[in-house]
Amino acid sequence: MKLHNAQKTCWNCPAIDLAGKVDFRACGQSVEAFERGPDQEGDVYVMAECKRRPELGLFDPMGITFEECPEWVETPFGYMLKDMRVMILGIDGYLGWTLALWLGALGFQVSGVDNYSRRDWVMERGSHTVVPIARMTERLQAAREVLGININFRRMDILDRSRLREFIEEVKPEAIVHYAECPSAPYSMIDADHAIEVQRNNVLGTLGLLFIMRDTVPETSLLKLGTMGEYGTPLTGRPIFEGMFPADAVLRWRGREWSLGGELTPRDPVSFYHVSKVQDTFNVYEACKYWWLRSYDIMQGVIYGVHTEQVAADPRLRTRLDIDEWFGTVVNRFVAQAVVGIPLTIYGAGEQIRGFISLQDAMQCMTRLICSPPEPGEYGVVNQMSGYYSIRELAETVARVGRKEFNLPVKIQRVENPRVEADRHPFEPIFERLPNDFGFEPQVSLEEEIYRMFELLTQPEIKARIEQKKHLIIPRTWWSGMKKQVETLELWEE
Ligand code: USQ
Repeated sequence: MKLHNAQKTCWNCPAIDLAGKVDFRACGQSVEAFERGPDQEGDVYVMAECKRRPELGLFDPMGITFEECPEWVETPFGYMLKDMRVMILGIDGYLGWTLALWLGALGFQVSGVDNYSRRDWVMERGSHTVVPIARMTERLQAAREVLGININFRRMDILDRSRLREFIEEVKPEAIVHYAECPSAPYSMIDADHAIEVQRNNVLGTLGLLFIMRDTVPETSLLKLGTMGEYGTPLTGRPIFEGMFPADAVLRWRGREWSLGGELTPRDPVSFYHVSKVQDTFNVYEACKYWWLRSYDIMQGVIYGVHTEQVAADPRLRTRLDIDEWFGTVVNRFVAQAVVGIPLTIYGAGEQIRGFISLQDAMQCMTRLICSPPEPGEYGVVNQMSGYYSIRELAETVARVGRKEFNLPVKIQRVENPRVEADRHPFEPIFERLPNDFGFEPQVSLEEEIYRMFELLTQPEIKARIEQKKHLIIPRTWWSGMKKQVETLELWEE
């Protein structure tokens, strides 16, 4: 079977050099003009050079496929550009660190930056990661010793644009993964200071990065983490498309009809944090349009889990796991609650449905996307999730695994919902691009990952760390601004 990216060409490859060889403004947004070839009148013919194979001279960038190019080698995740340079912004976080080791193990040249703000935000709330993590210097050393991976790390805030620019110019990354944002909805709803900080950090960080990429690495793909929560949960029940309406979607109004194909779908974010992601969407979309940058906006579902082969290889390589009301995501919180005997906290009716993906499956998706870069000017969107569940189903699954496999007396409670969100709604997400266009196959089932989490979180040292922060589990941050612990509405054990 052909690999998913076998037929992509130099046009998609970050090693291409288009500068000065194409009049971007004259040829508009469409690749079709190039594909028609040089013979037809009025068409633009793009010539390119290869930064890795200068001996090719000037050539037609559509002419060589990844399958044919010796610089692209076969891996389980598609063809990969040999020693491809990937820079991870936010490399110290839950996802960033996991991805650094995952890519390093596959032979990518990994670099990264972080200002440790995730550690600071969690500390500011009086919490800690329940899976202990090493300091960055120790992490880097362990990566070298245990996995033979050398990571080029620089401590910096991405809002410090001159330092970031310098590092990007030095490394010349061929893909940039942007995880350097504050990921928490409740944190952004604490008060004005927190809402402003989240939007400043996220929106301005991304905007500055886009300008730097325009000026220094315009052929590099940007993999920007968005969120399924940008779309909200449309009450009409219409499908949640992957960023844009499909070609055959139509708008009907007063007896007339228009195509909606290719237009951005409406966004209806569910917190000031989610609003920051929507703002990013527009900024990235515009940058692709104005400057022919290439980007995948990754609308990731709620992430959960602790495991990849690399993070499990040594205690110093573990990635963080938060379970407090601000930085813990729901499945991670439920498993921790089950371990220390807190009834699992379903907010509201518990009929709210979200898309989910395990840590390991998210890493697979990212690798496939990195290996299959968008073309110049492309703003691509993928909905990155492997399944969807109601919160009640999740609580029941965690309770079942905890009781059956770990002999824990797990209870479930419904509490007042501190958020403003529909807790009963239709939900039809479309998540076809990753499996169909990029060959993604989920490898980890929900039960399997929950099992692994129990295995780790029931270890005495980790259980003790959950116990220490037990008081930060029941939420007190209301979207209304109120600060009071939510009340239990119902409690059951099966
Ligand atoms: N929930 C509970 N009980 C809890 C915690 C959460 O019922 O103890 C419910 C929430 O009300 C919400 C759902 O579970 O309906 C998900 O909440 P969450 O805290 O796990 O996730 P969320 O706030 O939506 O944010 C997380 C990540 C964020 C990412 C997002 C993806 O923190 O970075 O953008 O998941 S998504 O939800 O698809 O937008």
